[in-house]
Amino acid sequence: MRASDGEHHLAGAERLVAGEEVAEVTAGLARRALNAAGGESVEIVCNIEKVDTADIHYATLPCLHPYNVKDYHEGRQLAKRLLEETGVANNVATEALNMLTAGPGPNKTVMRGAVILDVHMGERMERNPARGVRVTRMDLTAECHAKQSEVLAKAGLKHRRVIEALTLSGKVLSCPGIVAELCWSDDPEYTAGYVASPAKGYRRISELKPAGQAIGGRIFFVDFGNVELSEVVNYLEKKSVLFNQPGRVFPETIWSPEDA
Ligand code: WAQ
Ligand code: MG
Repeated sequence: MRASDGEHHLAGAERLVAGEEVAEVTAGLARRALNAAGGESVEIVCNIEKVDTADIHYATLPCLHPYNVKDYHEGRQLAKRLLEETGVANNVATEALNMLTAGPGPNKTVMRGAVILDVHMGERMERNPARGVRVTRMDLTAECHAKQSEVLAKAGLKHRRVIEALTLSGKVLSCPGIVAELCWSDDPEYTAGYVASPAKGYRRISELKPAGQAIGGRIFFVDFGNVELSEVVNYLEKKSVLFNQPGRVFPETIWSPEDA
């Protein structure tokens, strides 16, 4: 589902469910879009596609490491360090952070999907810079959702955005060629974000932007050494990934720039 006011993206969500759940889930997504619009006029697109159950890849959600920082300045310093640790060059990491700060879409707008960045060249690869690449066809089994929600709640991470971002990122990290992901929300009131990577999992950063800022986005860093762009895009848009095992949630790390 994606909803807009005709001009700006308002909400989006992806599900992967059994046939008998489609009607109810679709109604829920429509309700969610209407809520996001808060009574204003809204355009809702719900696209329902058939998936071959034999093609579903079952997977485990990434582990989550919460990092607590004092403010978004420190959060961005941490994000930069974590990106560099995964093999993103210093200048590419800086450029990526600047891109999300400015607004990665045309004329400094929010994109509907994600930027694909060549991790070595620092070049943007997505064909349509307003749309980007949208990750779809991923979800959690009901049991996995219940278990993951419980572990997250114990860590004080009850917001729906956390489990949804963890799911999206879980699919991204399972994609061939992916080195890292950087994300923060475009919701002006939601200031947390993350850096994720296949080896280190989902590293959540409590502050990555100032409150009131409606610019956000996602950047997928890809090593194109052994993979083609079309393969990456096809995987992200078309491969069905269903998480049936929750990821571990680690205790919070209080981080400051003096820390090694
Ligand atoms: N595929 C690719 N990119 C997407 C998708 C998707 N399915 N959905 C959203 N995006 C991009 C798009 O550019 C949005 O502007 C941007 O991501 C942010 O989307 O506390 O809520 O839904 O651990 O605002 C991360 C922290 C929250 C969660 C992310 O993103 C936590 C969030 P939002
Ligand atoms: Mg949003």
